[in-house]
This record gives sequence, C-alpha cells and structure tokens, in this order.
Amino acid sequence: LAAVALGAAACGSDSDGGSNAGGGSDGYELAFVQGVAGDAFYITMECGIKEEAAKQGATVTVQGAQKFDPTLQTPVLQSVIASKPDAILIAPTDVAAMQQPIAQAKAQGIKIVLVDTTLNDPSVAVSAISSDNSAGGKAAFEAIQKLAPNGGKVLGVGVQPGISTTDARDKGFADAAKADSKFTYLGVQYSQNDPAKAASIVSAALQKDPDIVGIFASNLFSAQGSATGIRQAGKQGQVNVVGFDAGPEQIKALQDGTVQALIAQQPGDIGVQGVQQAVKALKGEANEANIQTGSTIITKDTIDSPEGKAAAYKA
Ligand code: T6T
Repeated sequence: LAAVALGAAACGSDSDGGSNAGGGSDGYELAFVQGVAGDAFYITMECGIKEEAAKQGATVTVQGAQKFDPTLQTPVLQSVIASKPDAILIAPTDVAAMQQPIAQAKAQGIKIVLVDTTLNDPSVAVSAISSDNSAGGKAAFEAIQKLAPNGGKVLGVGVQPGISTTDARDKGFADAAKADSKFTYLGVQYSQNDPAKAASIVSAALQKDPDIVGIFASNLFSAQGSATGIRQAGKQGQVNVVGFDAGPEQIKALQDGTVQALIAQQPGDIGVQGVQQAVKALKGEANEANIQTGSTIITKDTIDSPEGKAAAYKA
C-alpha cells in the first residue's frame, strides 16, 4: 500500500491553516504521530488537529511510519522527541511495545495525549481519547443480525493482536456473536493492515465455508480488502459485510452493494479534543483522563443523507 508520510491533508477551507501557521513565536509546538501514514482515518484526524491548533495559536507537525508497526513507529517517535515539541499526540501501534518509547517522551517533559489507540498503562498520558470500540464491535454484529435474521456463520477480519482499538472491536463482535445461538462464530483472522491479505483471507474463508452469512472487518484496510475478496468470489450482496471506518474506498463499496454497513468513527473530533487536552496540560489546567467520542452507522439508505455525508472521512 503506497503511503505518503508528509503529504498535506486536504481538509477543506477552514481547517488547513493550522500547520505551522498562526502560532507566533510563543505558540505551543505540537506534534502528531499517526498510527500509519496514508490512512484516511488519521488524515481526517490531522484535519481536526490542524483546525483546533490554528484556533489555539499552536503549530503542528505530522509524522507517520509507512506501516502500522511499533518497530517503525518507535524511530519516528524518537525523532519527534529530539525536535522537542511541547506536546505529542500519538496513536500507539501496540499496547505494550510503545509503552517505553512514550514514557521516554514524558521523561523529557513533553505532554502526551493518546489519540485513537491506547496503552496497557495509559497513565503516561494527560488524556486518552477514543471511540467506544467494544460497543462498535457489538453494533457491527447487531447490523449482521438484522441483515441475516436466520443466523449462520460469521467471520472476523482483524488487523493484528496488540492494537487496543481493533482488539476491542474484535472482542465486542465475538462476544455478541457467541451470545446468539443462531450464529456460529468462525473466529478472527489477521490481515496485518494489508488489504491484499484481507482479500485472500476472505477468498479462502468463502471457499472453505461458502455459507458464511456475515463478515466483520475491524478497520479501514481490512474492510477494503474484505470487499475485494467478496468481489473476487462473486459474492456481492450474498455475504453481509460490515466494516469499521468510512474511507473513500469503503463508501464506494457501500454504494455498489459489496458492503452493507460501515461504522464511521469521528476522527476529526478526536483530533480537536486531543489538541484541547494538550493545550490544557501545557497551561497547567485540569485534564480529562478519558474521553469517548461518537460513531455513526452508515448504510446504503443513509449514505447520501447529511448525516451520512458528514460521517465520511476526508481522503
Ligand atoms: O480504524 C482506524 C483506527 O481507529 C485503528 O486504531 C487503526 O485503523 C484505523 O486507522 C483505520 O485504518
């Protein structure tokens, strides 16, 4: 998957101004470390971060590794630490492996805000902001229940173990599926955030179990790849696919009937609130340790509604 590490996000008219602008010499310097570069979710979050930073007179730099991988995110973080920002907003790519590198940033006096994903011990941060990922996984199963009321086999396509968000979504889905005796939960298979791998997981699963009624893909790239797998198997509209996130490719798959529902997060809001918490900490004001942001389920029926349009991510 091609990804551009430092490409400017196309945020729309009033949200572009925050990048290295408007801060003045005494504005706070913020750094955003994405989970991965080139992901519409983090690009949309970047838009929220820049919009709020501009309001607050702060500057922002944005960095992301080419893969969703703690061994690649660690050196990115280390170079950000060396540039001595006042605060770092980061989406850690692993609950355990990123603990120590982030603790090192804190030890330098840099304020940490966790955006999207979290750590085993989030106390290193002044605030952690994310969607209700467990409820999102449950909502995905409920969508499949409605689409396939007679039940049947359901499969999870995940990312990789150790990511707080997708682990919680996979578990929310699995617990709900196991609690309904009409359904057989086939387990979760991991795509390593690679759409091609997700596509081959789905192709192989449909060969083994052609009667699968539902697939839950727990993030953008696994959903994108799952849709490809469904197309390759010629099963559009026969298997109900619910994906997390609402990137441009996913919206297309919803429009053409390959995917039946998307759970859109609010990455822009996570970004806005992340900046607010960082600035509060820097001003010595009280922080909110945990903030939960909302989500919207989009289906073919709501895709063109104002709500559906607003929920789509910015590419
Ligand atoms: O689903 C989002 C994010 O919430 C997750 O932590 C990682 O994957 C995404 O960035 C989508 O690709």
